[in-house]
Amino acid sequence: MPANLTPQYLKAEKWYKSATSTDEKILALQQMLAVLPKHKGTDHIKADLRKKLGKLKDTDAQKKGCGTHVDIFHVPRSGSGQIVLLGTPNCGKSSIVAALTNAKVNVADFPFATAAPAPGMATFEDVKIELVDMPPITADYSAPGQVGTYRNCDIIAIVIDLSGDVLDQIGICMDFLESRSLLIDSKTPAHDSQGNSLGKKAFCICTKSDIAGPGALDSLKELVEHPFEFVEISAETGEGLEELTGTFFRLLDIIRVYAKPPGKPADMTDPFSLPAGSTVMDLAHVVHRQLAEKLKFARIWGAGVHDGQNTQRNHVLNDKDIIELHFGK
Ligand SMILES: Nc1nc2c(ncn2[C@@H]2O[C@H](COP(=O)(O)OP(=O)(O)OP(=O)(O)O)[C@@H](O)[C@H]2O)c(=O)[nH]1
Ligand SMILES: [Mg+2]
Repeated sequence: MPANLTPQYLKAEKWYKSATSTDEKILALQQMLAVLPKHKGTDHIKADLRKKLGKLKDTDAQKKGCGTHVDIFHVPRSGSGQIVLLGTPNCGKSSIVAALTNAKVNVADFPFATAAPAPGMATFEDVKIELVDMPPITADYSAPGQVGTYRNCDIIAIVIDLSGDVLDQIGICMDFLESRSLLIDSKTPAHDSQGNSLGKKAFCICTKSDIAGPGALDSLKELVEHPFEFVEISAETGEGLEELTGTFFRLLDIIRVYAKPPGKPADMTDPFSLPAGSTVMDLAHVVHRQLAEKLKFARIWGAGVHDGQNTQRNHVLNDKDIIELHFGK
């Protein structure tokens, strides 16, 4: 009986073949099993995939149990969210990180100038957002383990050089993301073994606007089927950089909240950041995990409330609210 494999299965198989780390191979095999058509003709494929998966899980457990393995592509998170750049050689990734952060990055007029991830801290108003410079990818090369940085971030920013071949660049980036289930895709959602979605939010930074070819941005928008946002910038002139940090903040979907100690003014320089939709109780957990359950009441200053009014534990917070938390003994 023929196996009649679907495009989703073939996509997952491509991901498996390109995977270089054990973690990534495991994710790809799990996805192949999840989308494998279920009938007699695929029984032998299923058995084979399960066998490979079992072996990989064993070696993974052995590896994790012994020695120290340093993964340069693991970038610990800091700030209110992590945004990782993706793009082809020389497209302008490092220049964006240099323009928005104090990180020492290597900007150069030759390809492959960046060899390892380099994080820097960008700011939107009083919010710190981590921006990670990355080595480039090409149609047939990405550094072993590079996918891991994208797997762990909050948002992937695809960088397109508007003075170059936009068709070629977007093709390479989309292929990299799609073949590893790295894009939010409502048609074929891929999940890890804990049920977490593998898809990430992504958007396009269209750079080098100062030397862009005529109509480059419009042709890029026409080429892309995915509902990305596009932000046009120039790292050279600074055009669009303010809008770009605003886009980081908006896409992270977070709010900032200022905590006020009872009887004292709020510290307006260092907000807590929480996912949009968080409540007073969520804030209490972030401020003081041990005391959170002893929260007696809270007072709030902000949009749509009277200054200093008492509020419930399940009150949903707004961006820029000021909260005074009162804990019992
Ligand atoms: N005119 C102009 N040139 C830019 C702009 N951004 C970057 N460049 C130039 O483009 C070249 C490559 O910039 P990088 O930021 O090093 O590019 P990259 O994507 O980090 O390159 P790799 O690390 O090799 O992947 C440098 O010569 C930059 O000066 C821009 O907005 N306008
Ligand atoms: Mg670079």
